[in-house]
Amino acid sequence: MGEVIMLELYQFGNSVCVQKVRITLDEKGLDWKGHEVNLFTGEQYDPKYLKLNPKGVVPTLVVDGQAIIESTLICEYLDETYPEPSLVPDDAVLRSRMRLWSKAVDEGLFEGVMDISFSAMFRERVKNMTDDQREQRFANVGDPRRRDRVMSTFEQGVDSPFVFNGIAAYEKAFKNMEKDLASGGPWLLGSQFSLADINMMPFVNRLEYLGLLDIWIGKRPKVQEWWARAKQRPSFTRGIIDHFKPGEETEMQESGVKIRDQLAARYQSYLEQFPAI
Ligand SMILES: N[C@@H](CCC(=O)N[C@@H](CS)C(=O)NCC(=O)O)C(=O)O
Repeated sequence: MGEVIMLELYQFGNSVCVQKVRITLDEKGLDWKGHEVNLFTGEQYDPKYLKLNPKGVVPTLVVDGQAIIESTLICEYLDETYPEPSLVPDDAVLRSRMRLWSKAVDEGLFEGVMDISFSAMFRERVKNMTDDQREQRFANVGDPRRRDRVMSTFEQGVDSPFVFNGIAAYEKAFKNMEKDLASGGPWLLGSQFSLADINMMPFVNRLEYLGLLDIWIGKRPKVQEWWARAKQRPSFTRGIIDHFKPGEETEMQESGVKIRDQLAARYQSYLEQFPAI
């Protein structure tokens, strides 16, 4: 009998990067053990956790005592180590296209989803904190850029330039999705469901829960079909939905409605300012 390797995932329920990894684990049919790192109480800065993940973020996958960080790299590690069913194309050109989707996440979508979510939801949570709690939260954001984003979205909400950048990143991604799906499909790289699709699922899902998704995809039928298809996969339910904490779904839905008109207006303004891209 082969040796059983324990996969341990350091995670936080509603984190988009963790959702990518949980979907991949589920698609591969792997067993894993979860450890909660509470990002709201600063557990990501615990010295013991920083030894595993010096960036102070989730996810971290620990395999036989070795830590693997960065959600995209974790998903690729899982595919290389557990090749069936394959989530990475054999063809090198398609593999480069797959990685364009993870680059899109690193080049704007990730910050975008965080900044839009913050302006809608976490801003309210931070407003409800005591002055001491708030000061501690802002002192504890890991690096200067992250601090600037958190401060800006807290102070300016949807008017923050970081939210505008997020709107742009989503627009570029959805435009490319519609184009790729129109010339192929049913998945982003064609017939094979891959890490490209898994990459995008949590980012699309967050906008849907905030009630904002149609702002971008209302007139993009191919993206709508792709999304309906993606949500039917059991890994979507088991990787995302099953991990919401009580009240989280309602919080997303209620807070998204409050910023919707303002966000839609900024979206229009983006389209007017940057019609070509
Ligand atoms: N590029 C990293 C980003 C990881 C990341 O920033 N994760 C967020 C949650 S989605 C986090 O842990 N944030 C910690 C914080 O806000 O302090 C990855 O894909 O793993």
